[in-house]
Amino acid sequence: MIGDLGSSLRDVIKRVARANRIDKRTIDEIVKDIQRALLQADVNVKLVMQLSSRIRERSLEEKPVAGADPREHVIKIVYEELVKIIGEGADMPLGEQTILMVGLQGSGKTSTTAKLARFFQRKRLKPGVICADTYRPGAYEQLKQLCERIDVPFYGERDNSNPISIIKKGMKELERCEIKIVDTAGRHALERDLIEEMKDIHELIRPNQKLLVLDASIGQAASEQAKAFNDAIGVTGVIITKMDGTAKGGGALSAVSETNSPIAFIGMGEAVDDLERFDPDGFISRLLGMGDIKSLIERAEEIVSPADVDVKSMIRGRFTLKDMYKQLEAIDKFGPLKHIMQMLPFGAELSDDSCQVTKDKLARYRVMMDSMTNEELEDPKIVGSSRMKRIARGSGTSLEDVRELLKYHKIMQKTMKGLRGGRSPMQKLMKKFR
Ligand SMILES: Nc1nc2c(ncn2[C@@H]2O[C@H](COP(=O)(O)OP(=O)(O)O)[C@@H](O)[C@H]2O)c(=O)[nH]1
Ligand SMILES: [Mg+2]
Repeated sequence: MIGDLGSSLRDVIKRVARANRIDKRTIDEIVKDIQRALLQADVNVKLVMQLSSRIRERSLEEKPVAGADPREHVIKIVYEELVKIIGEGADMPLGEQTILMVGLQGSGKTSTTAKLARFFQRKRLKPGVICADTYRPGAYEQLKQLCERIDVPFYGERDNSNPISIIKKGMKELERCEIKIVDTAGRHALERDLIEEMKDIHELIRPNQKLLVLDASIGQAASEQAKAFNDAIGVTGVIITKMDGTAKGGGALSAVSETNSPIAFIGMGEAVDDLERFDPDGFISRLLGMGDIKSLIERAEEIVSPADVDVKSMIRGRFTLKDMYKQLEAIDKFGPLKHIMQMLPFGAELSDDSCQVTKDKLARYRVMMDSMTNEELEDPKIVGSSRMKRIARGSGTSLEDVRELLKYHKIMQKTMKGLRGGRSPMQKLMKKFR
């Protein structure tokens, strides 16, 4: 699992941070640990060797800038080299365009087509979806239902077995959609007719983007697939799905590096909102446990209207109960808090329980907060046990409930505080591991 890779890499970082001194022997050990972690995660051997020798060389040769801690210097090198192997993320222009989805059967094309439509929808664009999978029974129904659920225009023909004619009509039918996404058929394995079909479709629509969908669990087979599709139509971006699962993910990551096709998104679950823009810095930071503030902010700003939550003030650290409530409401709109918390530095350390904010809980919080004075809402610290009793009585809840609300606020406040301050993520990281 990619999480396993993360935890073994975090162990390496910990070792570096705790090392008394950085000498050749320490560096050799670190490099070996990194190799082991990557190989276990299915990362391609050649790539692992390239990467580790670069880390070794740089750690031995480059001198830290004056005054910098040699341990920090090595961590920085590890970080930079990891970011370098996964390359830059793919551009995702937010303008009129046609997108062709390709990949083997079961890789997650159809679900990702809907997720992608949803992504553009959230960006206030008008997507439309065409089903050109005439191969798999049920493909039409599956995509149609997904599109209905998110209210995105859909074109498909249940009984037509010619993808070219469907696409021709679909493109006309969806003329007014700014983003046209074409879902295609896959096969169980790379077969000539699949590749021919992709070429024909490609010729017909001349898509702006050709996104290859790869299942995180396919391991080393990823390279061959990536190469075949890239040779046939020129892949412009890769989407790695099922990164939430038990897959190691390293195979898919290596494929990307080998074909030089940038990763555009990663799929993090089965729900239509479980698609994340890929950003190499953020991805590696999260893997190494440094948190990903940028993607948190991007996501929060996109889904929540500015009137709902002032992300900037949140991060500055003024975080009252009222702020918390607004934020929870917002988060409720776009998925489990856990995803968001994992993007925060050290967020992954929060227990599942504290991340679970259900609609019921939100409603209970609201009632309790209605029984609180403005002063208490602005500064929950002043709520002692007698005030707690009063709030519980006034809201028809229990003392336990009130305590939970306050505790939750504390956790959130602390997390938010972690986001600000003058320390660099690197310094925070070092501090944490010492
Ligand atoms: N857990 C998880 N499941 C996914 C993800 N993406 C797709 N799936 C599941 O993978 C299965 C195959 O997906 P589908 O879109 O039909 O693949 P296609 O044959 O390439 O169109 C479905 O059960 C999806 O729900 C993901 O990111 N995470
Ligand atoms: Mg499909």
